Amino acid sequence: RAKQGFTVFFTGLSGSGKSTIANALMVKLMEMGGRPVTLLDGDVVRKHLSSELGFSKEHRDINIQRIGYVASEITKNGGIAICAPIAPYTATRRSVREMIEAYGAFVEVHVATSLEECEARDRKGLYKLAREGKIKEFTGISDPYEAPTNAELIVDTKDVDVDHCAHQVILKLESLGLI
Ligand code: GGZ
Repeated sequence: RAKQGFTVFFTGLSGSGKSTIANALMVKLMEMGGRPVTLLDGDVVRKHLSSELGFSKEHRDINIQRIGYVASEITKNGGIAICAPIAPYTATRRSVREMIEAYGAFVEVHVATSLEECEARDRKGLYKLAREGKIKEFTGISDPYEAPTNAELIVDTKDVDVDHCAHQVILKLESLGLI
């Protein structure tokens, strides 16, 4: 029998390493062959699916519900969806989990790289702008991030490189019998 579809849902602060780990995971899963793999990255989704949305709680929730819906369709059809938004609200993540678990597995991965570390890196200069008040409602600075308490896996990119974090996800998927 063909294996069920599933969604790997990364959540974490801006600059925590979600996109980079998600990309490395996608490459590993594609190399294994079998099921199609679709990456729904935060930036790309906001460009193509949620271009009219801002960063209020309401708009973030709509954005996450859209990602969840697309991931649930992929999961329903036996594919692999990898999502990598900030997804700062516990209740919204729970609702996406329920939507996807109707069709397959939902594997939540908390990229728990600390605010201190993300801000010290400040790869895109957004934390500086947020501190200066030039970006409003910035997650971790002037907007909330509700850390998950029920994630299937927690990774941190402070001391562990991206490839190893992606490997930890692979091991988790194997232990869950999904790959
Ligand atoms: C958080 C913001 C904001 C505000 C712009 N707060 O590091 P990035 O740049 O590439 O990733 C962040 C991205 C977050 O979009 P998401 O769709 O993942 O957010 S959510 O899940 O909450 O809907 C950041 C950029 O957009 N960005 N303004 N105010 N991140």
